[in-house]
Amino acid sequence: MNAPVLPDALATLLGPAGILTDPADIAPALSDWRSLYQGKAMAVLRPASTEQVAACVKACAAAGIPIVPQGGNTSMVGGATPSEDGRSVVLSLARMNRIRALDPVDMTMTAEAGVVVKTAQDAAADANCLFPLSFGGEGTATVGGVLSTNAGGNTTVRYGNARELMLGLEVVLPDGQIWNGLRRLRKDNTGYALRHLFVGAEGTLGIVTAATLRLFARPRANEVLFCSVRDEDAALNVFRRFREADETAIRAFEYMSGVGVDFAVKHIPGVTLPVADRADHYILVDLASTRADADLQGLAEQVLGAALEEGEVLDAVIGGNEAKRQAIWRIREEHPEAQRKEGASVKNDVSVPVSKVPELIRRASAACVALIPGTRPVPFGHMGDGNIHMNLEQPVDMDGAAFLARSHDIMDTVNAVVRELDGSFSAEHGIGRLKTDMMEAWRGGAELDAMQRIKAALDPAGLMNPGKVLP
Ligand code: 2HG
Ligand code: ZN
Repeated sequence: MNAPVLPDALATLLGPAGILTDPADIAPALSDWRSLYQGKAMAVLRPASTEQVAACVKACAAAGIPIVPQGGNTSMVGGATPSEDGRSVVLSLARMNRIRALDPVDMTMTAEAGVVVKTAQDAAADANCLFPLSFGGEGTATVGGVLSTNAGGNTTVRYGNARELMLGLEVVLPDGQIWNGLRRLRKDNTGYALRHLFVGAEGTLGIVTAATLRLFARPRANEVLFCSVRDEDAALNVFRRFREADETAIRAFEYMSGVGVDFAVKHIPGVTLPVADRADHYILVDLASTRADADLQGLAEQVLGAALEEGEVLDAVIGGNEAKRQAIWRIREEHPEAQRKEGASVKNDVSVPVSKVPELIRRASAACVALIPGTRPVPFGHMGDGNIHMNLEQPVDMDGAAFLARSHDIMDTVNAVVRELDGSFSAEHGIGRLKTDMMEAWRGGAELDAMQRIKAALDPAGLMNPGKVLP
């Protein structure tokens, strides 16, 4: 097969700032954050408007060039990395970074795909509102990326995933048509909810160029607690206690293992253990209220008092001020970086019904240690919504590469437990390239068949982010 040729029209259309071909300039777009993949591409296209995206898509479609859309390039599953054959282009949305509108009465924001999540949060805060999506990569990840992957993060328990924060989309379809679906209605029952098809599609059905996002009232009171707890069941029971006391106050409920917290303290400058004694299990509880006079400290003391008495909570610290709240959050947010510094690790972004989280952690940890003696389980994450990062760190005395060579065995071992607990093999990071070969086993039959027919109908030439999501 002849290699496709980059159409001259693209250089004319995009100008020098809009097309990169120098190997040094395009290098950052060719690998992923975790360095799992190293791709090649003819060019990085950097359109500055929806019309330019559409023109790029049309020109590439005519030339038979596959397109890999890319936002902040923070995918954990290689979702934005081009293949190794060098036949595709990366289409970066970075220059589409305008907030087109923000309405504090409708509580909506219309943002272009390249707007960084943190920028969207800040713009909402300036208008006295909240854009609640929040996670470690928020300073780099973009609106188009988080919608295309249906990102979750820390606040799903209260506000939902990216999907639930989206009212409308603007999408360039694989044939270059622009679909303007930027409606900002809470009620809009008009046939198939097309917008939801593109959320989680990871750019395989078209390119999200802008979105209308939901905003919320800004919390005026906030408190963050860090507790050591007896075991996984105790952690879950403290979650239930808070839910019963005041469900609306829970903004995040995170679990951390003793090993993960040890790594954060060991590797991240400035991170210290807030409680007196080391434990095997910890939780972080973020409480927030839109009422300035909400007594969150009182709520925390009431719940913790009962949990301490029952021996569920061993020790607890209540943040008390913004600096301490941030210091507590850092212990949790630095988990991925601390794990990276400790050595080779295998990630398992999985979910189970919330009631089964303790069983997941225990059974998957034991199964992985039985598989590779000495492997160190580092489960952490979003206990309140059932999404645990069931990660494994290499044994101390094992070569990192040898450990990574067992990645698929480890993932299969964790997934076998997840399946028995009615969970999902991908909770919030998506499928990307890493998990396409799991789709048949988990979604095969009518579900995968329908997905493949939708893909074939919208993108018959298969040029939109090929090799991602579908096997
Ligand atoms: C988080 O919750 C991210 O910090 C990353 O989803 C999880 O590194 C991971 O496995
Ligand atoms: Zn996460």
